[in-house]
Amino acid sequence: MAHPTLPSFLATRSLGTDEIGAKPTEALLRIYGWMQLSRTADNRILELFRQGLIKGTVTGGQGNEAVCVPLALLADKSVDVISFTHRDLGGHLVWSGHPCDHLNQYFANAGSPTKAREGNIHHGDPANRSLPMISHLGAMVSNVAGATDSQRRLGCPAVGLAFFGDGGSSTGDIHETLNLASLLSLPVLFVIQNNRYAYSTPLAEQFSPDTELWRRAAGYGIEGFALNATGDVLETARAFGEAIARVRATSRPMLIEAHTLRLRGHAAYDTCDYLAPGENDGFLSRDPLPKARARLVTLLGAARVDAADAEIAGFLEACVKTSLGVPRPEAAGMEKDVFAPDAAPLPWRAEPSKPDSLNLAQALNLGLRKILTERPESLVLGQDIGTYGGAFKVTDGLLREFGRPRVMNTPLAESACTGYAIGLALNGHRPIEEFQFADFATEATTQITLNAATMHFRSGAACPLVLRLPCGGGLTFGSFHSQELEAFFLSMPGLKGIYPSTPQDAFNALLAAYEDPNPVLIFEHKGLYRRGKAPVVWDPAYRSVWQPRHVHAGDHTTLVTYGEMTLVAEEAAKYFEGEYDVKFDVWDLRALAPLRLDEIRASLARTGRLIVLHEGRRTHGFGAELVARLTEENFGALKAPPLRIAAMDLPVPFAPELERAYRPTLESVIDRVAAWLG
Ligand SMILES: Cc1ncc(C[n+]2csc(CCOP(=O)(O)OP(=O)(O)O)c2C)c(N)n1
Ligand SMILES: [Mg+2]
Repeated sequence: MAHPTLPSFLATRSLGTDEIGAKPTEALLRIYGWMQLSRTADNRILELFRQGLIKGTVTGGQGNEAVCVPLALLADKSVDVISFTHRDLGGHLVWSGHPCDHLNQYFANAGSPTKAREGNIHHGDPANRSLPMISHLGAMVSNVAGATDSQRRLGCPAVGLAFFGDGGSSTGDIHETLNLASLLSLPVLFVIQNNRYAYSTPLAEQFSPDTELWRRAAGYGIEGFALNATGDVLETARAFGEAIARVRATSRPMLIEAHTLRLRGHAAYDTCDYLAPGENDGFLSRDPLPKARARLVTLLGAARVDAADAEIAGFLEACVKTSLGVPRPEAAGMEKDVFAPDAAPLPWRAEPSKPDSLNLAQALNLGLRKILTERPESLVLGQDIGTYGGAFKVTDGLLREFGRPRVMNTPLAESACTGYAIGLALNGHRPIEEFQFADFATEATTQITLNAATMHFRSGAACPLVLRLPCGGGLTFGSFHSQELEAFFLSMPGLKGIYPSTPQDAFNALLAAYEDPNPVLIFEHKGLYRRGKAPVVWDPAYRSVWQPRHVHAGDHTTLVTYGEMTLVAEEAAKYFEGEYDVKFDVWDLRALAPLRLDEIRASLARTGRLIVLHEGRRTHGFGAELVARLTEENFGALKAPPLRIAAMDLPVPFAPELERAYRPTLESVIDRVAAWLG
């Protein structure tokens, strides 16, 4: 069904600061019109929720329209970047799409911008730089920082608009991002929508008395101010317009604390019992919408404003009717959409053409240098990766060769830096992020597993990221510098993972991961970085790292492993061939997600015996999945129970003796296999 035509006074979705002064009546009618449409829609959505036609819950933006509507009107929507919150339906309506598209999102129907995979206001429009929302408060502001920086790197004088509430302002992501934006001098306008409550928690239980959030700007070396967004909306818009212009001109971030309102409690189910008697009446008396209306009546007359309201109400009803007619969503295609589809190989130069003898760290360095040389959209970021060359010297020399901002040291802010990388990726850049140790990637768990990983499924946008994770133990680094996190991360849908065990595979893995349109984790065992050298060369079959590598041929037992344990498995296979005359068919998985097990299944069908070996812990370890997948089809052909060799279910212990007992070693693998062979 065709979408209803917008009322003529809503035909324009932009507003110049100059128009506010020169044509205040027109400006006010436009702002009021969008605010009124937003209010009418929010109220109607609440009714539809109560009728059971909208599921989940709804968090209304009633009272907050004077923040999100003027800002969305004033932004340059051809270049700027924005992330809306759950109070910003008005902003969504202005920014892009037809109101029916946004209603479809609430109805979670087949026309929903998230294909009904997300509910209520958890959507965006990535093609128009409205970044798709996730629930986790604070997490999206770093995405705005990244996408805005991406725009600037591409030569667009963009501004980012990052919204968050008083509640969200307590999250670490907000602090990390404000600091990062100031450090990198990113043109981002941070807007705190202070409505005095986080769910039921009042300001007094969120902050020490007399806290004024905007004053925090000074601590980041940026400008900040407070603004009353419940008064004259033209004044509010003028102040916002000047702030946007200043951020655009100076390319410095700014923090605004907008005092705003939440007129309908936290969400549809909120009974607001925690409010003091009369408190809600106070909110209602400060509502900016009736004030804007009253002023418009004085300028245009009551009849004209009544007519505008009636037109908006009629238009919205027509939209509701249209959206109610859209079919329910189909479950087909969900699994396919977890990942962005494979892209054609990039036109890599066939270099280096002569093999060089390199260790794994040097092979990665060569790969990074190749990518930075040949791919202008690439950049490398991480802690100490600049002059120092990274904790393991993998990025040695890159800063000298490619300079900032393509090789960037980052502050200790894994979450914001990963969110920043996501923003860059959403806008066409391809960041490669080094975590100093894989262990510290837990600081970015939300960004990796819930934001980047789910991006394509819920928004259709590709998020091409390479996350490099120096992992593994055996080096006496203890619990916080030795983790194997592949099972932890890869249990979340939407992430790919490669764990190379040779220098050539590491080089190939970087290229294959880089050109993949999805977030790819590369697990780099620290113990392999300098474990001997091998020839590394341009390999036209570099994408074969997505398949397992056949390491050692045998007919007795199929042995599946990856990472450093590949080397252990090779040694063990030689030992058993020599001492027991038993030949193992050894496979190095290389890609842990997606798993390609066809050749290994065929091997198991031949041998009927399975050993799975990995360094990570046994319980919920990667081997559990491998054994399950490999045996559920070949169960009848098994000649012996599968053997699973893994680390003990312990935090990684420190002392060498303890760590040797904790994780598989050649000796312990031989003992376990010998006992299993009987
Ligand atoms: C990190 C995180 N913790 C908890 C929640 C659950 N939650 C959703 S909204 C909300 C209150 C948010 O308050 P505020 O940031 O002030 O925004 P407001 O709802 O007042 O607009 C909470 C606690 C969440 N979404 N994210
Ligand atoms: Mg709040």
